[in-house]
Amino acid sequence: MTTISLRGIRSIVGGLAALLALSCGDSASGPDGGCTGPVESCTLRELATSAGVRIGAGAAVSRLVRDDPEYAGQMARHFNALTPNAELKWQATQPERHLRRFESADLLVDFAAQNRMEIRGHTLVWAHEDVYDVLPQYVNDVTDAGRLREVTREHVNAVMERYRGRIRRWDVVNEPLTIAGEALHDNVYRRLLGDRWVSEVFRMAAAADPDAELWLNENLALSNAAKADTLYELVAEMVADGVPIDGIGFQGHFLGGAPDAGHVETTVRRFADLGLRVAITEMDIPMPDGAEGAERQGTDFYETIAACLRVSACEEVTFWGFTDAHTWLDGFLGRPARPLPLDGEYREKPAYDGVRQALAERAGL
Ligand code: 9MR
Repeated sequence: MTTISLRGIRSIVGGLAALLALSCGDSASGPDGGCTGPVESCTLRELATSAGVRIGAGAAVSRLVRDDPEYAGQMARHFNALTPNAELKWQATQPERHLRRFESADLLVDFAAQNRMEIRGHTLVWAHEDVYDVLPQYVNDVTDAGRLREVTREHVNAVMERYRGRIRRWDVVNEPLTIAGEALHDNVYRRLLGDRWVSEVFRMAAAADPDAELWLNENLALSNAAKADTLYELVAEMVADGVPIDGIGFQGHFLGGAPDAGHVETTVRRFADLGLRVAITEMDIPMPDGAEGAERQGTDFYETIAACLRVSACEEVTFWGFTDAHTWLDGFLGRPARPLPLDGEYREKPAYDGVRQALAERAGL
């Protein structure tokens, strides 16, 4: 019987995706070039290349990349960056102490390399206990500070060392604040290590891979001014204390419609003025009902992204998904949300045109 190795399967998948990326393009340049034709004929990837920024497909699912050549090919055609959905989270990479699982994450990391896409390492520590099971039970069960530091250092070292040089930017801590954003979220880290726990984890990450960019990723700050203030206080204190932090990721799940563009630009500028890089890391806006819904969504995508990209420190926009065929919001809202730039059949929506226009402006086209 002929057998084929996992590595062999991965390289076939990557090769097919690259081939599809090349063959289904009637766009105005090769997959790694900038936009050379009329803006309307260029992909987001080409425009982002021209602008020198990253445009990312988030919530990338390894199973779909492996089994669905259209999903894989379209992702590589339209985007120059990806963020894994759950493959790099602690629960996935080490569900039990000393039980390490990297197959799914490896598949995405290899796919990104084969298609010359940047990858955002999402995420080293996400310590919510009440939303999803993202932190393994053995970590939630820890009752003393020394032990918590030990298991965290083990995890951070294992993951960052495995992908050193291949994943160059990490969401070190995800969502440290409460949903309303008035304070740090209550969790095992805050209880055992105190309010400086976020800084401690950043220092561990810097020790594990001194060359990696270290980011903090938080939700709702672009649509909630009070939360933006709390986040600013936390991060400004980290910067003042000399904590190794390079960037702030604003998630951008705009379930109630687009945020105020003025607030987006002011907030991005404020964090940039601390010397930080900035990204929108998980953007989606459900499509409003009615005949004008698609156009409204297009305008919302344009205004939000253009506001970020007007600040030079804003160097990435990643969506949480990229096609309406696969979005967490369908389950979360209990209805088809259609919150992404490509429709369920990979056709470009007005939302895609909105992103295109914002990227073209940043590129000076
Ligand atoms: O969309 C993701 C969902 O499929 C996973 O089950 C879940 C837990 O791993 O994470 C979701 O993604 C979240 C992201 O990692 C952080 N910000 C909020 C996202 C939506 O809940």
